[in-house]
Amino acid sequence: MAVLIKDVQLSDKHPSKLFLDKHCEYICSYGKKKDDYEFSITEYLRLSGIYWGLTALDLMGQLDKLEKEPVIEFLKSCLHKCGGFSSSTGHDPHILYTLSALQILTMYDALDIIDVDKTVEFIKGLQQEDGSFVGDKWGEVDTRFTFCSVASLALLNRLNEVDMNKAVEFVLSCMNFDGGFGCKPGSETHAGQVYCCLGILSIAHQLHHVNADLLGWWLCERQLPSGGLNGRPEKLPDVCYSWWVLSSLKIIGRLHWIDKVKLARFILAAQDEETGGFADRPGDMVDPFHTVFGIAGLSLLGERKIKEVNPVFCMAEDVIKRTGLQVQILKL
Ligand code: BD6
Ligand code: ZN
Repeated sequence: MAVLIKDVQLSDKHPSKLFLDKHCEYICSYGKKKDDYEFSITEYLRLSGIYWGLTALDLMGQLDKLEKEPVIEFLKSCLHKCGGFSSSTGHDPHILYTLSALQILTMYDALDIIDVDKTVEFIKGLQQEDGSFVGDKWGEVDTRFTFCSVASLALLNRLNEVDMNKAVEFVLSCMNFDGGFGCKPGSETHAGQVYCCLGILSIAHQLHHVNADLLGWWLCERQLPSGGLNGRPEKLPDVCYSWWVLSSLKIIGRLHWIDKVKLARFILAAQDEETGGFADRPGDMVDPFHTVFGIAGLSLLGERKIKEVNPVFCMAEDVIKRTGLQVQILKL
């Protein structure tokens, strides 16, 4: 019986050159179409959307193309008394948007506009007895929320405020037979969750717990004949998974295990030559989420026209250097 692989076919109709100026235009105009339908249905993601757009611009060396003051004003309107941030004005605070806010403030070197102690208290309140973190007052546990909490505290230089030993112990309890990680103990391995868990261990300098050869093998198996990467077996390739998988391989020192030329060709094919921006896969509609992860993925692949990206924080490496933060990266 023939085994069918879910994949896409690249053709010479798809772009093969990088259109940086177009991507810059795309991000800058996205923020201006405020009464657009597409813009309005993504309100629940707004603060992260701003982080994706600004990071894409920063990686292209164009951060100054958008005005800083309106961004800071918007951030202030999303900051709650408890110290956490919400996705948009009037929504509930959540650790996902708190990390995005801190990433933006770090990029702008503007952390002094918030009461850091309050935000630290918000994050401390999310940690549970077993070391795990919930995302908000509703109490769902997920290794994503541990990553967001740990990365937020790292940006604030306040990692000592939570029980990192227990946090690491919890993450390790989510490790699976394939060397990967799921969202809680017993959950199946997923590339996004692998990225989050490796990010935590990298920030905590605890990567020696990882079986890098075994996990590296699972990550490389995500590459399909088209060159694109999927996030789990049997799934279609997706540009954002170039980021989750590639950054994971970078952290464990095994980036050279995938076919970089084929992956770069897949990512470039997902650009829209007319409007700018990247889609999840060639021919689909572009969005800011896949645009930042496409650009960040190309950076990890060594594209010289894009700034070096930090594989843990998905921010320009020069910004992370400025904070003095040191993450752990394994060597082969
Ligand atoms: C994340 C990223 C960095 C650090 C911590 C994180 N925690 C969660 C995430 C992923 C989050 C994000 O990037 N925040 O900055 N993802 C999203 O916001 C997306 C938004 C979205 C919705 C709909 C379509 C496209 C993007 N999201 C809520 C998702 O579920 C996406 C949906 C998707 C993208 N491509 C196909 N589907 N999936 C996703 O982010 O998967 C990656 C993932 C999964 C689990 C943990 C971490 C990463
Ligand atoms: Zn995607």
